[in-house]
Amino acid sequence: EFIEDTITYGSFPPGFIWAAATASYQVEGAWNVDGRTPSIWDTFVRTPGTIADQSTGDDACLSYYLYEQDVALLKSMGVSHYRFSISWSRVIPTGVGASNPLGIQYYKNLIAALKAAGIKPMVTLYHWDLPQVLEDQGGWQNPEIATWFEAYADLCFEQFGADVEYWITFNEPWCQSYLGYGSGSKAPGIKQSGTQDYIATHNQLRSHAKAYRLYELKYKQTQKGKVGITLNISWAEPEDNSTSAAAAAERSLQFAGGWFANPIWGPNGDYPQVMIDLIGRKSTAAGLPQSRLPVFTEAEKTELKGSSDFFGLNFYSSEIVREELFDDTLVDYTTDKDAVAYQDKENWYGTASTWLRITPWGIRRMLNWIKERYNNPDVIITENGMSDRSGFLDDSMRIYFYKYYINNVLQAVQDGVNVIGYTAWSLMDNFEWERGYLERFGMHYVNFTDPARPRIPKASANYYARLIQKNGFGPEEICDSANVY
Ligand code: PNW
Repeated sequence: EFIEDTITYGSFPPGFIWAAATASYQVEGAWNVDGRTPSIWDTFVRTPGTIADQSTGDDACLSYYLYEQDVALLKSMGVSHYRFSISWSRVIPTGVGASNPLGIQYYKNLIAALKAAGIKPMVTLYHWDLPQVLEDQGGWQNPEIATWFEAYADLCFEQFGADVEYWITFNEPWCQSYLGYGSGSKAPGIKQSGTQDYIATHNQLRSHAKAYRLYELKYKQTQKGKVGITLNISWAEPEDNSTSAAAAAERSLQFAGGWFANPIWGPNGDYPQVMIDLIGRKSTAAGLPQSRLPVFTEAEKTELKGSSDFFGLNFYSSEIVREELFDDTLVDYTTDKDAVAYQDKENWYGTASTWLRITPWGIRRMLNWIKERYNNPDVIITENGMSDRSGFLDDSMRIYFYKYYINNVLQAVQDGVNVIGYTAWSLMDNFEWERGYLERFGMHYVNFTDPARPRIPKASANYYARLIQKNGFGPEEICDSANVY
């Protein structure tokens, strides 16, 4: 379906957050240095057949050593915030128990360097790198993990909280649950969709709520920060104007986003009714004694409801959805929703990532969906960006991407959506999970064969810097890239 990319003029609200993001395993390197123990990603990258180019994040961008360079790049872009994540196994090498002063010192140094540059930290507690020692005890399958996570969060709030304005408990729990325990394309590589992915989400949500309530009780009054969660949702566009396609698209959004958002922003602290109904019915059909979708206690629902000060959204792409009624006895998250999704390869430009096609209009529709379903919460776009293979410094396609996506964010603001911030993924090229170094998302080029890992700005970094400076779009925003080189 062809949907035109349009540009509107206007400014973002004063004080709008402009950020760039990375994640610990994707940039830090130093995987076995200063007491850090392996995470599930260190194990996964050493499992044959998992990573497209057989690479690892052992060194990645070497940000453990070169963080001052990263801060300099951020400063030259003029961002207000830097979104990075903490490696759990660096700060608590045994997962639960004693903290590691050297690991803690790294993040203190990074935060101090940011402060000196006038940049505020936006910190993710969990960006997929669970200590392996905890996975050995069941990881996100073990309900005990909520107390382990709470203790880890407590340490981070205590050690870093004085300087952190925004905390994100979980980055994309959908990816951890479905890709980690369902399809198995990400660590820990378990393929038990329809059961383990639901349990992984259940325990991440329980963990999130505990961390949120802990902060509320113990730190909020003094540290005055905000705690939220980041969800990744692709926009689901109905295939045609049939009622079945509209319902299928909505189910798709509920299974991807509502799965996490409804317990937090919904009316009753629980999963979306459509998931409870469908998975319950299919579990019965398969002869199971109870639903494959776990059940929250009343106390857990109370703890979950309202447990986020902002809605973190990672947005990349869109899909076209239609109804497809699958056999009720199948055990699989992807068939539970009775819908199928695909992308329009004729009309939507591709990127180096198969799942990512350029749909700027999708972010505006996605933001309006969040506004309507969840009573217009504050939204921070915590990731948005695109990949290429070349790493060319003249990355005009990436400029196109940012220009039109960010302009659609502006259009959503004009629609009345409470978007309070925007974050580009990524500050620099980095270890792109199971795709290794084949897909580059950076606004800065990183040469991974040079031991010094030099970072070089791409044209998109200059474009983003100029956009931040203007805090919006004006008539000078012509369709011509000459003004950015
Ligand atoms: C996000 N999908 O992952 C992650 O938060 C980043 O660490 C990652 O580097 C970035 O996006 C680019 O991949 C996603 O299949 C992975 O829709 C997969 C999807 C979305 C986001």
